[in-house]
Amino acid sequence: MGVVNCTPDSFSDGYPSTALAVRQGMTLLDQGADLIDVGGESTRPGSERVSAEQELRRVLPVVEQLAAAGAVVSVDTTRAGVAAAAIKAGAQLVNDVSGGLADDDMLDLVATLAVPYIAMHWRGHSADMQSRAVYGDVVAEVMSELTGRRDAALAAGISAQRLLLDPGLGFAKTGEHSWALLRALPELVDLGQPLLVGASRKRFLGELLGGRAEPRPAAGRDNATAAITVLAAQAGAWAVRVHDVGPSADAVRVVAAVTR
Ligand code: PMM
Repeated sequence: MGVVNCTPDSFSDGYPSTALAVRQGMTLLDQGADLIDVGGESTRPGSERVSAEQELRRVLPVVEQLAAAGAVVSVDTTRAGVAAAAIKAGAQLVNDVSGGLADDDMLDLVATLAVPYIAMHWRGHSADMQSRAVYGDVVAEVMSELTGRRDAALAAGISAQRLLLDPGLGFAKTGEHSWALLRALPELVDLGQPLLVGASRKRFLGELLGGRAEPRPAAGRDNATAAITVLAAQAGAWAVRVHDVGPSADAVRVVAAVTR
């Protein structure tokens, strides 16, 4: 899954014009992406929300043009209204970092539209999410909270065949928490739904490579991201969500060749 952020303030990239965002999506497809995730609201720790109107203005033309060019597009949004409009514009999946917690209408809408739905582990909006990075046993708690979102999605009528889960690396999680979840990838896969892993360029990789005081900048985290892709593929993840698709697409092929 290649990332196209139609935002001026994402932590590692951001394509503020429709033309630049569409071009980036096409580049990621050329690099081997199977689908493109289009988002219009930054979820960087500390970021403030944008209005639904702003989000729609950012994502709809990009979704429309990428879908018209033949791309499988997912829309990265926590808002049911944005999800509905994006599906109408040609998106085929909904990627909701809040797992249905941010908008009471989301699960019902997705059930009605009968599209695949990615439910991520989430504890609150980005402005103050790091204050919620408090766990006794992060793996057990994330698994139990994710299972709760799975059950809510199923109860709303989303079919199990269309439901995907994501541990939400970096969302209300310290670096230690994200590493613990990566160690537990096989258990997360064993939850039984296809698993998406989003580690790309995240701060915990920067801290590993540069130290906590001076994390290596986001642009220097792509090799480490590809290493995570190997681990995710080996554990049987469904997909990885990455900004630099080429190395991860190759890594997935390598793992497939070895494990076939
Ligand atoms: N991470 C970000 C945004 N959307 N969606 C899913 N499902 N999983 C993630 O880990 C995830 C996401 C934040 O990264 P970005 O700001 O670079 O897009």
